[in-house]
Amino acid sequence: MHPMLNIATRAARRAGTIISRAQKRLHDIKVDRKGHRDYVTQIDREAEAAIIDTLLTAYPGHAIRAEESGNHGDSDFVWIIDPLDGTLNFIHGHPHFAVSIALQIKGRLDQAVVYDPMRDELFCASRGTGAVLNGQRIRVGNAKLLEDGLLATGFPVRRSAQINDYMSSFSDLLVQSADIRRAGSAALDLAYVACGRLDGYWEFGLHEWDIAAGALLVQESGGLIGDPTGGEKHLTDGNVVAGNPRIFRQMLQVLAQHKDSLRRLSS
Ligand code: 2AM
Ligand code: CA
Repeated sequence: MHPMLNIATRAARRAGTIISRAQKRLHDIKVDRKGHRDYVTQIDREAEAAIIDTLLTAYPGHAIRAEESGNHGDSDFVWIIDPLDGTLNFIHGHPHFAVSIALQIKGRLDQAVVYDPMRDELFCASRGTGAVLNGQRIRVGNAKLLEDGLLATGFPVRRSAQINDYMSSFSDLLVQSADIRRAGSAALDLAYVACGRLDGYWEFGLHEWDIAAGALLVQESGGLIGDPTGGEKHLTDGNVVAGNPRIFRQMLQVLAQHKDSLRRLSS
């Protein structure tokens, strides 16, 4: 294992222990509101502090971009951290959330970890060497037709004024695919595309830390990821489509029929 991936794995497991212990005493957890439909708990912050401590102890000169504590340091090596992706699930004791850690080197994704502490599932990828789940090589699914594809999405709950702009492409994809899931963790949705539990996934209005690790998992397991217009601005714009190559292309074709509403949704 790449030494930096090894450190990232240690950091993710440390955060996972904090999160899974806290699931057992949810009534004690204080929830703060960061914004409209945007929540944070002391567990998000504790998990993030543990991750940053592990990473910076090993690599003091590296930079950090983290959901709760923001940016620090200036380096070609940047760790992009979501300590608890799926916070709303976590708050409800709905056991589907993950730790997401990615390393970018000179702006290019290089290492990735997504860790599901409830199922003890560790998804890892290193640029150029593939992706694994608990040490076993993973590949994207082999569904060829959209009608056989199991898709996932996230609803743009913070953009409720534009919900109709989302629903038009949602209903087309619902009618044209096998079915759609909405599980509430972008990092796990991407990890599930990487290992074939899902054939495709799309969502709007995410942040870089939701997507970065999952994006490398998808690419290293033979999948494709991009933005809904077929470009590669998903990390910066937060609008994402991913899937096995055939399903990815068919999803883009459906989304292309909704250009105007997607442009409003993406703005
Ligand atoms: P979070 O749990 O780390 O906040 C679910 O649709 C996805 O949306 C999750 O990955 C969730 O990440 C993310 N999400 C939640 N609140 C968000 C916000 N205010 N802006 C962008 N993404 C958000
Ligand atoms: Ca997140």
